[in-house]
Amino acid sequence: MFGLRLSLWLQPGTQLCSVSWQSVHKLASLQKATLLSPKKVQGLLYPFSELEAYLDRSVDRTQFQLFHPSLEDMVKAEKLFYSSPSHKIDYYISAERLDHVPALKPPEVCFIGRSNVGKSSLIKGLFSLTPEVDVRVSKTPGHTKKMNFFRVGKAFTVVDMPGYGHRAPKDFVDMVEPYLNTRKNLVRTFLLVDGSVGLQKADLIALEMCEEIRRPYVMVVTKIDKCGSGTLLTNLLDLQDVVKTHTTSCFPQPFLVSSLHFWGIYLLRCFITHVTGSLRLTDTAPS
Ligand SMILES: Nc1nc2c(ncn2[C@@H]2O[C@H](COP(=O)(O)OP(=O)(O)OP(=O)(O)O)[C@@H](O)[C@H]2O)c(=O)[nH]1
Ligand SMILES: [Mg+2]
Repeated sequence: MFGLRLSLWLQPGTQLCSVSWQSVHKLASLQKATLLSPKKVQGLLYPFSELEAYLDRSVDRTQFQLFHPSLEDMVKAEKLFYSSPSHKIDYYISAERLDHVPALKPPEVCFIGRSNVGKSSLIKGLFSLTPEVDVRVSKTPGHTKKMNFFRVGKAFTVVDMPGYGHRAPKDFVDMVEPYLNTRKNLVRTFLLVDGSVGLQKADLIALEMCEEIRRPYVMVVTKIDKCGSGTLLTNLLDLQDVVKTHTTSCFPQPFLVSSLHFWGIYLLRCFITHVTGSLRLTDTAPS
């Protein structure tokens, strides 16, 4: 079903530009991903659906699926992640201090979280349709030492942040907090937590900081491939409980991702285009 519906949206010529498919991951695009079996496609597009079967009937599913765009909307969103001469996606600048970063007009989204939680990997996954954009990933915690800005045409900017937990709190106090507090065009912060280990003390501190700053932020649960469904569900429900009872600026729905397997990447692309106002969704969606 997905393949058929998608083919209607991906008529020849609808792709914004040509890319070198040799260097593009086989699951980077919906066109390729939807060639898999319907069950696998469902899990790739809406990772929460994989967990639903394990949830007790009494648990309200609504909060986990508030943002649930159609496949058509995801296809539209994906087009913004292809680079073209009129819509160039590129690395722009790195900075250790906010006053070293020029003011930029397009809306900005940034990714924060503990060192090693998977921020750079997630951004690499989002930009996987433009593999020439160099997003550095490493096994060594504390790899990203500066704020790295990536421009997506004139539509929006994505900012990869250094992690906390390593060299922190210095990096955070010097760089990230001032950025979160004062950056005018920042429309959404994505706070990443490792789904395979659950909320850590440092995550709760970051969450508290986001609450104090009072700007809209979203929880992203990373590395969901690294543990079993039981552990993931326990960690997710624990997180959901904290979001429900301790936050006012956090979007109620956590986004589940695996940058390794591309689970949830397409949904997150769609959410980013939605919150930056780059795309008007067919279905009304909360943000
Ligand atoms: N299994 C699995 N590993 C992942 C995933 N995402 C990231 N990793 C691994 O986690 C490690 C850290 O990834 P990074 O993306 O560099 O983490 P980061 O949050 O940017 O780290 P800092 O720059 O140090 O703050 C790397 O070895 C990645 O391959 C995932 O979804 N699944
Ligand atoms: Mg990094």
